[in-house]
Formats: sequence, structure tokens, C-alpha cells
Amino acid sequence: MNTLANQLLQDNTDAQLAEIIHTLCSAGQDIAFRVSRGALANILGEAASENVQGETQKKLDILANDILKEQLLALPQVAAIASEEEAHPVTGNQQGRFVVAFDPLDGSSNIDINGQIGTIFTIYKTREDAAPDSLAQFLQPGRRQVCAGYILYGPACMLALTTGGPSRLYTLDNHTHAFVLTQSELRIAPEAREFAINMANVHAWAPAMQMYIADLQLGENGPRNKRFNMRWNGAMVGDVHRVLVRGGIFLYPSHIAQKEPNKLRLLYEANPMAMLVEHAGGKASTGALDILDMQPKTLHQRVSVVMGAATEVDYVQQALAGTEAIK
Ligand code: P6P
Repeated sequence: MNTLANQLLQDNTDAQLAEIIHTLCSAGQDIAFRVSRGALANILGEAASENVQGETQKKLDILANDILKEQLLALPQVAAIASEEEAHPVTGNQQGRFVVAFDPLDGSSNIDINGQIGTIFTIYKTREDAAPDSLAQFLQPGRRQVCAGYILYGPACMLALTTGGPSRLYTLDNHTHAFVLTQSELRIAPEAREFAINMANVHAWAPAMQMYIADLQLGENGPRNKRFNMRWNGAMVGDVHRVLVRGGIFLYPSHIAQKEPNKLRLLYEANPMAMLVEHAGGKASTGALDILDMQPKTLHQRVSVVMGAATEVDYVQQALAGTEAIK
């Protein structure tokens, strides 16, 4: 079985980039251990604080953020990091050639119910036309990511990763502490049989989105003439993992009447997942345009998300075209 280290060597991965990936995996193993101890480690429940998003932080959110921040900023090649839990970029080493952004613990509301959670990360080369630790480094379009991945803390601890080639899956061997290649080339079937959306939000969507989802629910008795199944994990990392492994489509559409109509963050959720999905033969759209082509404007910018089976994503884009469904 091939290990992550061997696969990165075979892929001729830049040595400094490979070291960042190994550091992310080392931090991920530390987080996985703490997550696995649950209530025994007195780390469940909420911290007495909110993050920059105004969301109540879980103790593990803060712990995971601190572990990742400390280990990444110790690398000379890391110029800066950005995190869901940090209001602004955190300066690293001025000579660094890379910046790293992450959601340290996506789906943290699942922590107290022993559900799937994960660390989502993205890596860019520093731009020459801006200070290495400036905000501009994190406002690069997703198409310029040099690496995207997540570490999923589930029954198995797994790593999904692309460095520009195929999206691959690795499983942590708890005996050797190595991530072992378990799927060398993920491929998402173009036709979807499963959709993932939080149906409790149906009232908030645009009519065109409501109609698209209603047609999925009608299944073989409706205009789609085929049965669809539904799943909702409450953690993007778990839902997108399912799409990468067994296909389907994941949606978090705009709540069109709300001041902030979108929930998922572009930099450290939508963009890395979009790169993984595209490099597995899928598509990743806002519902109107490719997520990876968006020009970010702010660090914690939110975006509507429709990603997975290519034919189904195209179908959604056509169904929403010309409507006010995407804000
Ligand atoms: P809702 C987790 O908080 C998250 O950011 C994503 O991981 C997940 O897909 C979504 O929010 C869940 O949102 O509204 O269903 O709780």
C-alpha cells in the first residue's frame, strides 16, 4: 500500500509544499486523538466565546485552531495563515512562499453528538505583487490553489487531497501513524441519485430552487422520472466526502430574503471542496458560475454552493438561470 509520503514523492510535489501537507496531517492526528476521547477529555461543549462570525465556539474549535496555527506558523515556508476562527490573517515568516487557510473543525455542532467533523484546508503560493502576509494573499481566486484537502474525523480518520492532479483518499493507519492511499483517483458519476440539502430551509429559498428540490422529491412520479434519495450530515466535510465517494449533489443555496443570504465560506470551505470535486470529475458552482472562478472580496466571504455530479450541477444552473435564486 502506498503512503502519503511516497505518493507526494511520486507526484514530484514541491518539497516545502509536501512539508506543509505533512504538518497538516500531524496536526490532524493530534486533533483526531482529542476528538476520539470526547467527554473523557473534558473538551466537549461550548467555550464561553464567539468567533468572528458571531458563532458560539466549541472548546474543540479553539483547540483545533491553536494546534493548526502553532504547527503551521513554525514552518519557514508559511508566510501567513487564515482561519474561520481568526478575524484577520496571522503573520508567519516573511520569506514564506505559501499561505494556508483552514476551517479547523467544520461541523463542530456535530461534536457533542459524536458525528462526523473535519478540518478543511487550502494552500496558495504567495503572490509577488503583495506583502507575503497581506490580506491580498487570501483573496486569490480558487483556481489558483496549489493544494486542497480535508481530514475527516469519522469512524476512520481519512485525508482527501489534491495537489493539482486527481483527488485521492488516504486512511490513517493507527499502528504506523501513516496516511495510506486507499483510493488513488476519486471519480464522481455525472448522474446523481442522492441530494444533500437542509430541507428545513425550504421557505428561505427562491421559487426556482424550491421547484428544483420539489421535483427531486417527486422522483419517478415527477418530471425527473427517477428516484432520488436524500442525506444531510450537518457538516459540509461529511456531505462532500459522501459525494466524492458515492456521488450525488450537495447544495447550500442562498436564503434570498436575508441580509447575509449565504452561509458557507468561500476561502476555507467552498474553494477547497470545489477543487477536490472538480479534480474528481464533478462540478462546483454558486448556482450561476464556477466557484473556483470567483474573485474573493473579503476574507470570510460567504457563497451559495451547488457541487457534485456534473450533469446534475448543470441541470441546477439551467433551472436557476435568469432567476433571482443566487445572491
Ligand atoms: P445548517 C457547519 O456549521 C456548516 O458550516 C457546514 O459544514 C454545514 O454544511 C452547514 O454549516 C450546516 O448548516 O444550516 O444545516 O446547520
